[in-house]
Amino acid sequence: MAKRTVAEQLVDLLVRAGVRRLYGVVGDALNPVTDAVRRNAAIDWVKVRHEETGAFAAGAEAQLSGHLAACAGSSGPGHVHLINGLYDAHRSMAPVVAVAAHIPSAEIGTAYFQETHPDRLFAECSHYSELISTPEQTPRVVTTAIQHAVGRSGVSVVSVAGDVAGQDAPSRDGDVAVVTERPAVRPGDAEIAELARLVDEAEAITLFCGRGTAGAHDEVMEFAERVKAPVGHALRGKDWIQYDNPFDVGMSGLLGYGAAYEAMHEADLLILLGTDFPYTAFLPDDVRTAQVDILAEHLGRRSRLDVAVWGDVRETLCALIPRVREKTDRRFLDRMLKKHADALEGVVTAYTRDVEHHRPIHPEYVAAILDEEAADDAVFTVDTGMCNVWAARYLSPNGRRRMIGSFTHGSMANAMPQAIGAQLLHPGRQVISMSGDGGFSMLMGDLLTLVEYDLPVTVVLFDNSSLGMVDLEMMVGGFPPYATTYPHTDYAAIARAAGAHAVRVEDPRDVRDALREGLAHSGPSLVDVVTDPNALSIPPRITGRQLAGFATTTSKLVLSGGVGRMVQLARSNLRNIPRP
Ligand SMILES: Cc1ncc(C[n+]2csc(CCOP(=O)(O)OP(=O)(O)O)c2C)c(N)n1
Ligand SMILES: [Mg+2]
Repeated sequence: MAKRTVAEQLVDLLVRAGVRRLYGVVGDALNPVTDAVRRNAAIDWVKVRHEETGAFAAGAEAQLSGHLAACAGSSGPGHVHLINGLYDAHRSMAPVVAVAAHIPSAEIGTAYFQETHPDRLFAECSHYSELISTPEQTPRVVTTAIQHAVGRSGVSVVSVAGDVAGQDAPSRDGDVAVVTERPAVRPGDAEIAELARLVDEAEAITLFCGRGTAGAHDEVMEFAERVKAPVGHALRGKDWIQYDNPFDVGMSGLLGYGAAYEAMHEADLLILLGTDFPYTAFLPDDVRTAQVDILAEHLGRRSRLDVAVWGDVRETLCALIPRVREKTDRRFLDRMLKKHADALEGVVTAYTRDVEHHRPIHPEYVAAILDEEAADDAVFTVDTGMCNVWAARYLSPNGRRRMIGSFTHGSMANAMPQAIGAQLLHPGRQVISMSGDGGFSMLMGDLLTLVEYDLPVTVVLFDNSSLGMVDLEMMVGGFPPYATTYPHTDYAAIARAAGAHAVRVEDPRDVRDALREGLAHSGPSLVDVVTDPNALSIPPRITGRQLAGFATTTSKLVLSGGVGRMVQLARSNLRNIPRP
């Protein structure tokens, strides 16, 4: 093999592990790496305007595909800008390798211009963060970084000084095959036997599902049918579990709806499936609980735990289903399905009242219409803030749509950057960014990336001139809202000036046509919908203290919490209940 530089070897190894794009902003110490990308036909450099966008975009690719993605930052501030997006990728368990360029190797430790210590800086948001100090390290460090990112699902950071990156690499790659596919993990026999015993003893079982149920929809349904269990989900379980689910009792948590909370608290056995659901206040402490997770460290860290089962949800259920007796008593299940339908009927009216004429436009109305107009295989990226609520309640999953956000790290400004990664990964698919005006304006520079690459992303901007979610939090906490408003801004005019298709929508009657036009447009589009900042949403369970704070400040505001098409689903599930 002809002589290669360290940078070329690094890029070759990333390509061999399946990386097709390196997102970043060029810079001095990174030059050998960007030049290696330029000369390698198998990988493209994606020029973002802010490195954080690049990290979010790579994280989105990895979340959607399950495969390795990558981003890069130049020395000092260039890679410091990556950090928030990398936190998000890491906490979303997205396999991402970040390349952090470093100051000249002879200057390290002298407080040199732009000096940081990237191997230390990224320690907390990665499984692996190492500096290549000599060319001989390259194949092993890069391969180990890849194995960590893929094998442990998260971020690895490879730091390299510009001068080292330009030196000759060792002649061999190390001939190490890299992992690409996750293994299936079957729990131990004793754990399965113990879980089966608990299931057979129980009379009212509820399943609560998280992200770990991905790929296990059929098994969860089969198990729920066998033991007549209502099935609730956390936000990250929604994509995988809410569709084709005759046992659905909704979502629990701060954005929740329906009867998931009741089903979990009134059961005599709660089974947590692939969820690291963080809100202990929503989990019962007096109900026998079993938990199944592929990560042993998730087991029991948030709730009471009577049986810990270490394994994949799918493998566990496949082993468990034949070992448990089929239950015939549906009373608990039917009571919960009825509660769920009633809970949805109760809130749906709050949203439907005169909403076609409501100005400023009701955000829930926008979300409901977006759900109807979006393609059956659309990818939605969802900003942190109220968009999370609208997406959780109005988007209808179907097993083909995907919805990603910053659901664990909870960062603002994630949606549009993630849409860039999603659209580059899936050029033929409709990609929709549900953005808040606060989040969108935070990384707005990368609207120019959408335009430059002519990516047909539709940004649906919920433009309430407010940091709405925090406004709500302040009220719930008993604080008067402060520093939460922004001046009205015509984002459509900004987007048009940047070269995107854009409309500003102030009349609810224009919402549907504007969304259709945006979605049909062949390049980037922005639908700037002026929405009502006072459209509030409260979780189905808030504590007495929270409610007291809420009540003191909201007497004039309308509480709402619609649920869109879910109410029809709940009704049809009720119709399916066999008559005695
Ligand atoms: C980077 C970052 N900064 C601050 C916050 C705190 N925060 C959470 S939601 C939110 C408001 C989001 O406003 P916007 O994007 O306009 O959405 P809205 O809630 O108004 O729909 C803020 C400030 C955060 N989560 N992330
Ligand atoms: Mg806002």
